[in-house]
Amino acid sequence: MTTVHVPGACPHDCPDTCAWTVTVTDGVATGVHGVKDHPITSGHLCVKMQRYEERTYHPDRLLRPLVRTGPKGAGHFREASWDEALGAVRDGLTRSIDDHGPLSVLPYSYMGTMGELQGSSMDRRLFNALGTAHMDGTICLAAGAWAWGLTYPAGWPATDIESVAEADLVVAWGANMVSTHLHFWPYFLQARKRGGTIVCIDPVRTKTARASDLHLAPRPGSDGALALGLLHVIFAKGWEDTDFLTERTTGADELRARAAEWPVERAAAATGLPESAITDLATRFAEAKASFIKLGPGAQRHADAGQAFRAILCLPAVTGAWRHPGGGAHVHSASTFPARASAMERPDLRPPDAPTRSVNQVQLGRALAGTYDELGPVAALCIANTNPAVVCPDSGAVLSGLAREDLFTVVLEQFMTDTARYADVVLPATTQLEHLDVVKSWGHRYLTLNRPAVAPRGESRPNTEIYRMIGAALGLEHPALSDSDDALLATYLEGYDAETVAQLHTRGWVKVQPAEDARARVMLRSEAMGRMGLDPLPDAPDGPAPFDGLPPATGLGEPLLVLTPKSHYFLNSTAVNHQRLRKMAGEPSLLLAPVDADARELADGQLACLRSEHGALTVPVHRSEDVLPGTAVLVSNWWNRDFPGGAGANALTGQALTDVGGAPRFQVHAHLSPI
Ligand SMILES: Nc1nc2c(c(=O)[nH]1)N[C@H]1C(S)=C(S)[C@@H](COP(=O)(O)OP(=O)(O)OC[C@H]3O[C@@H](n4cnc5c(=O)[nH]c(N)nc54)[C@H](O)[C@@H]3O)O[C@H]1N2
Ligand SMILES: Nc1nc2c(c(=O)[nH]1)N[C@H]1C(S)=C(S)[C@@H](COP(=O)(O)OP(=O)(O)OC[C@H]3O[C@@H](n4cnc5c(=O)[nH]c(N)nc54)[C@H](O)[C@@H]3O)O[C@H]1N2
Ligand SMILES: [Mo]
Repeated sequence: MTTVHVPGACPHDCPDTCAWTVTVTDGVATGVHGVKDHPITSGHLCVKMQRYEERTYHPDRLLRPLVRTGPKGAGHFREASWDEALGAVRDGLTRSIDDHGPLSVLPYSYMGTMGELQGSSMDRRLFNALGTAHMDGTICLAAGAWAWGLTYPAGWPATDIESVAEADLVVAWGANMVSTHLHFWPYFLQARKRGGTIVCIDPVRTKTARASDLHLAPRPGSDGALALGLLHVIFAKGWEDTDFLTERTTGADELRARAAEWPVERAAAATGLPESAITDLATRFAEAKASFIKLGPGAQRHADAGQAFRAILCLPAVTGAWRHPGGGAHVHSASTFPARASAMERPDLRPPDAPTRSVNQVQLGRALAGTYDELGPVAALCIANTNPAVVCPDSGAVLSGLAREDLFTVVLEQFMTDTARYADVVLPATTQLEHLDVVKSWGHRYLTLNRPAVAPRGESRPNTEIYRMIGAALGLEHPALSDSDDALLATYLEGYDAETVAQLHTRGWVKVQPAEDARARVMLRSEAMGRMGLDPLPDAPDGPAPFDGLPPATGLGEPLLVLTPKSHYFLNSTAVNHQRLRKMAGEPSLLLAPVDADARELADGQLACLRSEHGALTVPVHRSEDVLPGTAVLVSNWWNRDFPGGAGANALTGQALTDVGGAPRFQVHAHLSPI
């Protein structure tokens, strides 16, 4: 018996990007453990991934290529050889290109794996060489990331999460840290231990809210008004850091004038919070030296998300929190790492003068229906690393698009997801234990190596290998399309200095320092916003969005604002098929304030119908004091097939976009009625 320990990285779309060690006995992975001396992972993995080997050895793993034998979406397939499956992909893509041009082919890939190799390398090279359309990845934190970039210039990195222990006021603003940023929470606790205060700003009393010292529950979508109210108090009391504003910002006087328009009464009316809560929080921000704000992707699910984030992001500049270790704000840390896209994805492989087409990921429904742009419906779809049938807004539109008989769809997957069921060809992909990769983080500053621990199961192949095979089947001969995974890794690491690369190889992980520019200035007024036709100063709506477009009420009471936050037990729609986690998670259900349940005469556990302007679903309701009256919480991302009627959360959501970043508005109004 031989046992070895192989260094790896959790590949999933989570800010924590853990370093793990895989125990392998006689070629079989028997356990996955968080690396003890990795500062962030600190020896423990989350409940979702602590038995990652269950995913690799899951009985439902796809182990052979499949070709469709029944109607689209029915899930009827037969096994095929790789040769046959690749031939079908070659024919499907060639037909689409011959009949409608290369821009009719849409590669559709997101962060199912965040690895530099398996996430975005050989796939982009292949599609660049073919001159296909390009998917614009907006589904997660694009609004917040844009708001950051419109406020903080290049050279101004987000606060290092490891320094947050030194902060004296730590704020989880629309971030459910205990569930979604688990490995950052200890820094919040350390800050508290040193005398700091933890504040949670969330319309829902989440695990994080319960564990915080102070919980404010503003109306969803009203964070901009709250931040402007806070700024009002700070400026009115003269608590701003004048030196910092003069030296490190532009537009301070204009922001002061804007904040003057937001007296506490106005902010209270817009947020539904008591005036005293706003004044109290403003005082805490002013009294703290190093206040730190973690802004979660979950708070940007509405029309005005960009402006709301800009307003929040002005706070640490106005109070001068950035001066102090641990102070500042954090949306994401992706800019820590050197940009390697051109070397990895090779846009230079595109045919010279080839036209381009960019398709917003969250408007897949329109792209499939032919209403996205002037270029007609997408004719061939190549999906990897994502499950749009579940996670993409307006799933009714997505599913009717995927059901089109004239659409060719190939899906690279580990499991028969709701999306893979609609494929013409399904190609079996490896899991993180079976392939090489290197993973950066969007939360902290470490780069982590993932060596393959075991051989691929069955006939599964790494995404990179599958794209090399598709390229060869299409007769493409450019040498960049046959680079091995080792070569791709070497190319990625050319962006780092020799010492960093050596540390990565010997220890499995390494900290990267972002570039900093001491002359950079915070843009309290954003000229770029102005050029986009938007208000260059942060602003906010005075009240909840109107119920435009909702069908007439079918039940009792006013429409509810439905939120779809993350599950503690699943990673987006990944791991929803793991029995261990399903048992802990229970079943899809709608959490409702008791007053709203009573108004609709709904008993606990009763099935109800939720209907928005876009679609409807059936779900049992549960009364909960954790939810504000007028809102309802549908924890995501259960698969569509897990709901009683087969329609999941995104049956309710639409394809409208946020003010900046082209991101989805998952917050949606819906009528709720008993069945
Ligand atoms: N366990 C687990 N962890 C995850 C994930 C997962 O699926 N499961 N997904 C990963 C991914 S991809 C992401 S993007 C992150 C997301 O990380 P988070 O942003 O922390 O996750 P969410 O649950 O989407 O949203 C956080 C909170 O925002 C609140 N919220 C909703 N609307 C508003 C609003 O208008 N204002 C305010 N202030 N709060 C609001 C919700 O009630 C929710 O509690 O988590 C990552 N980590
Ligand atoms: N209603 C609502 N919808 C949401 C959200 C919400 O808050 N509300 N959140 C949104 C957010 S923040 C995000 S980030 C998206 C996430 O949505 P997605 O990016 O689609 O993430 P997952 O649902 O985890 O699906 C990832 C898929 O990739 C597959 N996969 C993993 N590794 C590999 C690999 O190496 N190769 C291949 N070929 N496949 C692999 C997994 O099996 C899984 O099926 O969902 C969004 N959808
Ligand atoms: Mo996300």
